[in-house]
Formats: sequence, C-alpha cells, structure tokens
Amino acid sequence: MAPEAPWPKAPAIYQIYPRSFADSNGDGIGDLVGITARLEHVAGLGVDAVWLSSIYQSPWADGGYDICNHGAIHPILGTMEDFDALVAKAHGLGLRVILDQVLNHTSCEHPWFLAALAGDEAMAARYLFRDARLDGTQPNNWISQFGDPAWKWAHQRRQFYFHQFLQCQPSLNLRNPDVMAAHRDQLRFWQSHGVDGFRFDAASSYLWNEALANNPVASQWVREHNTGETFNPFAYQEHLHDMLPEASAHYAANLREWAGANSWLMAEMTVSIRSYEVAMAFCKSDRLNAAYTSDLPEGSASPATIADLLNRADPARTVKWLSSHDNPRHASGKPGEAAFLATLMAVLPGPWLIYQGEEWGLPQPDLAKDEVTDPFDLMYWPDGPGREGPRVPMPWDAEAPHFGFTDGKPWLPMRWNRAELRAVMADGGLADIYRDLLRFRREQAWDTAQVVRHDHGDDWLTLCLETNHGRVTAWFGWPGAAHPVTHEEAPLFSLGHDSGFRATICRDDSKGTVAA
Ligand code: TEU
Ligand code: CA
Repeated sequence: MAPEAPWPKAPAIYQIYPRSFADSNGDGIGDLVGITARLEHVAGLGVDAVWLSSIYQSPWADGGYDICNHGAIHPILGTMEDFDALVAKAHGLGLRVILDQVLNHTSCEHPWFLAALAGDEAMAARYLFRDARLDGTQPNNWISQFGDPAWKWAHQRRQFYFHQFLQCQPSLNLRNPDVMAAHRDQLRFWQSHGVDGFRFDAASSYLWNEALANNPVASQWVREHNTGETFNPFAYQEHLHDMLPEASAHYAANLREWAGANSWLMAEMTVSIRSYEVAMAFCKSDRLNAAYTSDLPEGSASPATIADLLNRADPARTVKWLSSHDNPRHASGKPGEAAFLATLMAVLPGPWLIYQGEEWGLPQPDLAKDEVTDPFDLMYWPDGPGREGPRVPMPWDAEAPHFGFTDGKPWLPMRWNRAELRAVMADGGLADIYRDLLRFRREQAWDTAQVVRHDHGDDWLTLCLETNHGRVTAWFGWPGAAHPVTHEEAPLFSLGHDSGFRATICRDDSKGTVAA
C-alpha cells in the first residue's frame, strides 16, 4: 500500500543509483534485493521518497540510460518479484517510489530500432531517419550532447538516424502516435506495480524542428552559457532546432494525462540557456510537479547562484540538488562545508534531492583511465570531472572488506577513507545533521515556505521566508563573512563551524527586517 496521505508539496527525495548502492549476491554489482535490504537507512533519514535511476533491460552502454525493454528489469539487478518486494518494503516504511523514465531515446538494440533497420517503415517512423545529402554527408549540422555529430549512418537503410546522446541511443519521435501509446502504457504498467511518481530523463530535448534547420553558431555569450563543458563541441552551436524545450514543456501535459493527477512528476532539463524559464514552463498547472536544471551544482550553490534561482524561478517548483550519477560529488572535504550546503538546500523552498552517500559526506573519488567504464568520460579523458566518480559504490561499513557493499569484487574500485567514514558514521555525524534538517522541514511546515526577500554578497546570503508557522530569517555565511546582527536568542537551527561555514535560522518577529 502506498502511503495514504497525498504527496507532500516539497518532498525530500533520495536518489539511488542501483548498480552502486548495495550488492546482495556477490557479483560486485548493486541490485534490487540489496536496495530493499538497505531501505531502513533511507527511511531513517526522514526523506519522503526514493528515486531509482534506470533499472530496465539495457546493454548498459550508457549506464542503463540506453534501454531495450522499458517494461522489464535488468536481469543483473533482479526480477519483477524483487521489484515488487522493494516497493512493498518502501511503502511499509512510508517511502514513495519514483522511477526513471527515459522516453527521449531507446537503445539501438531495442526491438523497434532493430525492426526499423530491417526495413519496417512503421517502426522507422518511431525514430528520425533521413537520407544523406547528395554528397553523402549528414542531413544537417546538429551535434549530440555527448559531442559527436548527431547523425549516424545506418547502412541497412541507406539513411542517417538522429541521436542526441550516444550513437547507440537513437532519439525517438515523441509525436508518433504509436510511441505515445507505448509510453502511456509503460507509465501505467509501472503504476500497476505500485510506483508513485516518475523522473523524466532529458525532457527538455524531447522534440526537434521537423524542418531540420541548421543550428546557428553560438555567440560568445551563448557559448559561455551552454550546457556542458568547454571541451565538448556541443557548446559551439546554439541549440535552436535540435531541441525545442518550450514545445517539450507543452508536451509534458501528455505525461500528466497518462500518469494521472496523483503521480509526482519531475523532469530533468538539459538546456542551460533559459534553464529556469523552461523549467517553469514544464511546471504549469496541467503539467509536472517540478523540474531541475544543473545551475545549482554548476554554480557550486554560491550566493549569486542562489539569487539567480530566486530571481528567475519559483523555487517551490525547482528541485534543489548538488550531486548526482552524472555530476561530481560536491563535498570538497573542507570541514563544515557538507553540513552547510545541506542546510542551504534544506532551507530553500521546494523539493530537495539527496544523492546516495552525500549524507556521509563522500568525496569525489579519483579513478584511473583503465578503471573507468563511462563512455562520456572515456571520450574526453582526462578532461573531466566526468560522470563515473559519483558512481563508485556506497560504503556501508567502515571496517568491512569492500565496505560492506559486496562480498565479491566491486564493479568500480572503492578506496574510501576508513578513518573519515568512522567519524561520519558515528553518532552526531553528518547523517544526523541531515536527519535534523529533514525533521526541521517537517516541523516547520516547509511545504508552505516562500521566499519573501533575499539579499546577498560575495560570501553571504540572507533569506527571509514565510511559512504558515510565521516568518523566518535564514542567514548563510561562507568563510570570511562577517556575521550579521540579528535577534537570535533562540535560533530555530544553527550551524557554526570553526572553518567559517555558518548558518542561522531564526524567527523573525520584526516582520521583515533583515540585518545583514
Ligand atoms: O542526462 C542528461 C544530460 O544531459 C547530462 O547530465 C549528461 O550526462 C551530460 O550532459 C554530459 O555532458 C541524462 C542521464 O541522467 C544520463 O545519465 C544519461 O547519460 C543521459 O540522460 C542520456 O540518457
Ligand atoms: Ca548483485
């Protein structure tokens, strides 16, 4: 049974990358039974839901985001029975379950794509195939988000096909009625297995300009603000035609219709120009609950980055996060910083996304080239930081061989620092601060929080918030910031570290005067 109460408005969601969470059978790869066995830890933090990164059948060319059967569990991760047991256990612990939905593309081993290659025209219409130009070159200048040309020659059809990510991830034509019907059925299938919500992968890339116009050269400004790293030529053009974020936002009304009013839906944005504006478009009333952009992690959650978020978006609709299976772990190891950043994410209104292991302050691991498997990292090695670091498996035990993740050999080397783990896993460690913050959000009705004023400098940020418990002032000081004079005899929450990362949250009885 799913938790009875409706979804909280600002859920805290714990992201699990299944291959790297917990291994139950000694093959060195995390699996569903392993996740189920560790759900008490997740529920014990006080989050509302778990989001499982892709669990479906896949050649794992892109870590599971290249799917060949969206209605079946990857056999290495487990069975449908294992999945049902996971959902039942989660629900019993009061956790809702969110699944990843990769609707934008399939694996090139998907039966639809194989049939298209074999000459089935109805199946080909589910993708984007186009003839070569007369000189044999690709139909236009589009570049994939991983940086190589967005067209790959399919000699079987004497045509190119379009892919926005890896060559083995052909993009789907989401306007095709057969694709739409299949996606609708797919969402309902997982709902029939108890799933409470979905995360939509790469949703801002869903649609493209059917006239296939060339993208213009990026202006200097666009180039600096484009998604992705400067070593990736994706940044060299303005992506006006290969992705239509506003039209994709409009399309999101279909997702709502298929999933129904009670499902909690969030989308990943892969645009960075107009990122928040597009995110807001995805969250209009008949569309999704929330969307997330990469502005916060890319801006290291600096005061200016937060102010930009508050100026451009309704924070209640944007997901707060700093690390993921694609983005490096944010803990730099500076004392006090991890707790400080967690407090900042917790205090901002709206959903909060916690990546597995950040409650233990895990740092970004170093990997050697011959240890890395992620195709994106290998393509650009040693330019980085790459995506494999945050996928290094979770430690569960500071003393055990392989840190209690597996009895076998972990699929990526685990070189966590045992002394540091002992400290963070002890009572009063970082995980306890996460528990306190999550309790604070519940007790203070953070679902109703709104920022009524904000102000910042290079090393400080003040937020004046209103919840239906009253008005609150939150002050954040990065190292070097002068502490403001506030009336804080009894702060609601405070965090002060010798290294200079300090935060104070207090009731603001003065109705809006923030001394900074
Ligand atoms: O990510 C989309 C995405 O654009 C990035 O996070 C991507 O990793 C980065 O731009 C590389 O520069 C989603 C998934 O989270 C990611 O794991 C998949 O590889 C990608 O979609 C394709 O499905
Ligand atoms: Ca396993």
